[in-house]
Amino acid sequence: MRTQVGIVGAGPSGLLLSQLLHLAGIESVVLERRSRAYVEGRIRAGVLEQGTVDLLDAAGVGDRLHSEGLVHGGIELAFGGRRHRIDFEDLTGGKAVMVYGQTEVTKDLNRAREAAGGAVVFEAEGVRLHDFDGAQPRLTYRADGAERELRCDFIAGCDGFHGISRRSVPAASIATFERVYPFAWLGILADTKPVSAELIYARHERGFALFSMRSPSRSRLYIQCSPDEQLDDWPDERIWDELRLRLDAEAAARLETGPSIEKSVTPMRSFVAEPMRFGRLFLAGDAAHIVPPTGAKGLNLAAADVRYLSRALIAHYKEGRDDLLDAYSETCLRRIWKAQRFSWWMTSLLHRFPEESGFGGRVQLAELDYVTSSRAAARTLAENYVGLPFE
Ligand code: RFL
Ligand code: PHB
Repeated sequence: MRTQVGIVGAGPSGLLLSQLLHLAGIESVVLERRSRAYVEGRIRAGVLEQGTVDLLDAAGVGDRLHSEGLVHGGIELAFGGRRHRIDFEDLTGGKAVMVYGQTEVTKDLNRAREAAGGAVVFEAEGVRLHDFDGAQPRLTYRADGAERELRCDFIAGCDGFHGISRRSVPAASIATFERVYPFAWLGILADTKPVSAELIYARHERGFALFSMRSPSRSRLYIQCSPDEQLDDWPDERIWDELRLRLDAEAAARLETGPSIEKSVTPMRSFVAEPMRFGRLFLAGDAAHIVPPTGAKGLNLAAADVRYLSRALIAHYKEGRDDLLDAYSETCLRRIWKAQRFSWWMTSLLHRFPEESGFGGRVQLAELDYVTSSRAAARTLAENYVGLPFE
């Protein structure tokens, strides 16, 4: 089989890239290791920047997003027993974010690819990348019990942090930068009414807690836990009890409990691989970088990479220009490092660091006090949270 762009991974990055290329008349084939049901069932991100919403609109998958998504004009920071609102609309000249689950984004994209007759091979086993340092890269894999080969002009490695694409690059050609945090997030999804109209990021002596939502009747909450926490030790009731202790009194009083639909433990890591281009292989999304989820940046960064990569590939095929492909890595990395800085900062501001003495905790409280009392500091948070402008 032959195509123009071979895409590894049918997460948001791979599907969105394939859809944007299709709209520009460029062919692609997506190879995904898992089944469609598995990919659509993964519970992950919930917050979309305006730039991500605009890109999904451009991809023709914005309808359900606009009818079901919730526009949020701010977030709340809870500490010292009180809640303080960061008003994005006021601080950024009218910007907001959209609360809409990544699972829904993935479903919308899968449907659009299907309607357009797009080739997405689910349950593609043993994907291998070949010859991307030359002019004719290839992907090999097994599907329906047979060995297959996909020849292409370019490979897009959209296969997430544990994927094969980044690992296919010779170690001497890639540099990685990493920070692993001494804690994780335990998440619970339940059909309970949100305790507040906006997200609450809570700093507490017992550890961080986050109240988020997916719809007016579905809540998503997280508590900081240890990286080796066993889910079996956390029956639903224990999670609700812990949330009640960590959220502010008003939210705790309104907390509705109910059976969990999903529970998971997510380790926290900051990671960047440089560069993001190796000959005819381009990495995008979590394949190239991971942020701790505190800043809600992971999915948005993945969308930003895809925006730059789709434009660069379209310029190559339609205008015969390669300057955008040549600039891809550098352009993406400038945005990525700013999002890394913001995600690290939000994480440092709000979590309990087990090895910290009392000093670190006092500095956090001073910084939270500053962020919620200085317009300059609040603007910095708001500007980053809603998403920095594109180059
Ligand atoms: P994905 O979603 O990991 O998709 C990669 C796909 O590649 C497949 N794959 C392979 N396919 C073929 N061959 C192989 N060898 C393969 N290896 C892997 C995988 O099965 C998968 O389908 O990467 P992508 O597309 O780059 O998307 C990135 C986002 O998923 C991620 O950044 C976000 O979920 C991060 N994130 C958040 N981001 C936000 O912007 N806002 C948020 O509010 C937010 N909250 C979160 C998050 C991530 C979380 N977890 C679970 C890590 C909250 C959590 C708890
Ligand atoms: C979520 O709703 O899953 C969510 C929201 C905000 C974050 C992280 C996760 O910072």
